[in-house]
Amino acid sequence: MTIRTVPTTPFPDQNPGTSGLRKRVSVFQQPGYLENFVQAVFDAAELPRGATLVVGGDGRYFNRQAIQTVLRMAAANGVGRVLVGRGGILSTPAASCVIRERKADGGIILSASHNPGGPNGDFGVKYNLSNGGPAPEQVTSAIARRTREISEYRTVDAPDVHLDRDGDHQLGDLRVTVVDPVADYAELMERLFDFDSLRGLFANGRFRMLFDAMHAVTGPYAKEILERRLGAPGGTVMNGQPLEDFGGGHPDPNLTYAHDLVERMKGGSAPDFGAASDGDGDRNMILGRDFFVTPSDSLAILAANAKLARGYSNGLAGVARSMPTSAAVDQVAKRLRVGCYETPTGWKFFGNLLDAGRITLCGEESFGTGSDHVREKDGLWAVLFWLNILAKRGESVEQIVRTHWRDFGRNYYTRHDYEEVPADAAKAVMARVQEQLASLLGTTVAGRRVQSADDFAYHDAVDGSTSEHQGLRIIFADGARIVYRLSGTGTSGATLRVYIESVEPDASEQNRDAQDALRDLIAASLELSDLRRLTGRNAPTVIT
Ligand code: VG1
Ligand code: CO
Repeated sequence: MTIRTVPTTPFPDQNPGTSGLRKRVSVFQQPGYLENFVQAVFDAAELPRGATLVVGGDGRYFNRQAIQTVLRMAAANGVGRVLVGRGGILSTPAASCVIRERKADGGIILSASHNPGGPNGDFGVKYNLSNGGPAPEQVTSAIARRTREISEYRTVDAPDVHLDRDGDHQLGDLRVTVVDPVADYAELMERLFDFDSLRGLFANGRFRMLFDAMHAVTGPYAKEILERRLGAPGGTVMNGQPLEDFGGGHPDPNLTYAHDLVERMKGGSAPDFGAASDGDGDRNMILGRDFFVTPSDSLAILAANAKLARGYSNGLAGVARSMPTSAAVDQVAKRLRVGCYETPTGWKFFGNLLDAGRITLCGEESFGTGSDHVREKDGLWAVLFWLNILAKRGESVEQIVRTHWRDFGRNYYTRHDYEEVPADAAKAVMARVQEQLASLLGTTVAGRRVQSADDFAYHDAVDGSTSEHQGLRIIFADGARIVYRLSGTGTSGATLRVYIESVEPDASEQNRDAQDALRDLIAASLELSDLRRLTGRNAPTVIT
């Protein structure tokens, strides 16, 4: 099979963001666009000759076509073997799992995660290393640099590989093995959690749950694990059929976009437990009957109850959270006397801490929770962890959360997103906050004293690298915080995120609605940033 070298010219906008390169499908469909980026990955990755890669995606529109392109280019770039999920499907955590279990040299995951899909939606490409985790900044910067100087890419002329048939296919010197996308992952889950006690939970018929796969990648995983292996009744998994356009919805498990599930979790006859995952299966939303668990609280509760799960029965080495995530888990770490790290937003920053054995659990306020079992956040894992805790404690979700607040204090928390704001307006808001940081120190805002105000920079304790400009934060003496950040995953205009938190140690004050409890701080965040005037927006697009 002859290798073809195709001349090309750079595209100026191929910078990976918080999690891979994300663009509109129409952008990826331009001749050479995907090819340039994939070639830049191969050029920057410095893989050994004959390397093994894992390839799969979340099943969105353009997934199958992109996989064929990646396979041809892998064949032309000296890759020896590619493991690809059947039908081109691999959830992000399952891809991470397969990379680790099969000792691959890395992986390419095709996904724009929680962004909408379909011909008018988004597509994305992520590159992961041999630890199974997202490429760190040094590697993504090298890829971005390469995209700006690329002049040719390599491919082979070959028919499409049959992705729906398990087993080996030859593409020149490249062996492509189509694997079951669920098997390795489901086995890993069986090792971490006590499936017998989970089966018991469903067997008595009194416990009911709903899992919303949002027509995205977790459908097949949830059906296999929850309905087949754990015996939950058929219909437990809703929207379980992956669709190329996710049924027209945002595959983003939050109170706005997982609306149907939220409705079904209301009222006395609602199920005991509800959960949802996103486009590529790495996010999770946890609900009780009439009760929403914030992702920040969920992380803290998993940490406090970790010993109830088989895979974590020896306790935790440490924990980490992204900077905007509430400090609820910090309280647990203090009690457990384990290390607690604060990283920039994006899973890639947890990789070194996990690899070095400094942390066992980590999470983000954006519905991401995970552990050292893989190197990505993992939606279904979090759901199984919660089920495990519910089975062992025999209490409701709400009881568990309220008891946790009583023991550790409650961190009232909310995130207000302003989506598709003109880039200039979003920058102006950030600049407005930035210019006040120094003078805010020691002043009183919303009745609280400002203890520190800065532009968050992270120093990686493992490799010594520094990442700057990771969000503007105003921290109050009583533990409250306001954080401003620009999203790095959007594909149109800018998304401005405002994160607001306060700490309530007094149990009698822990029953308020978060928007209500945070009213003063929310008002202060708008005033400080002059957000309404600068963006022309009167309300956030999404509140969580
Ligand atoms: C968002 C979240 C971040 C998460 C990232 C990828 O990034 O805030 O916490 O790691 O999405 O998640 P940003 O830059 O838009 O705030 V996923 O599930 O979309 O891969
Ligand atoms: Co995701």
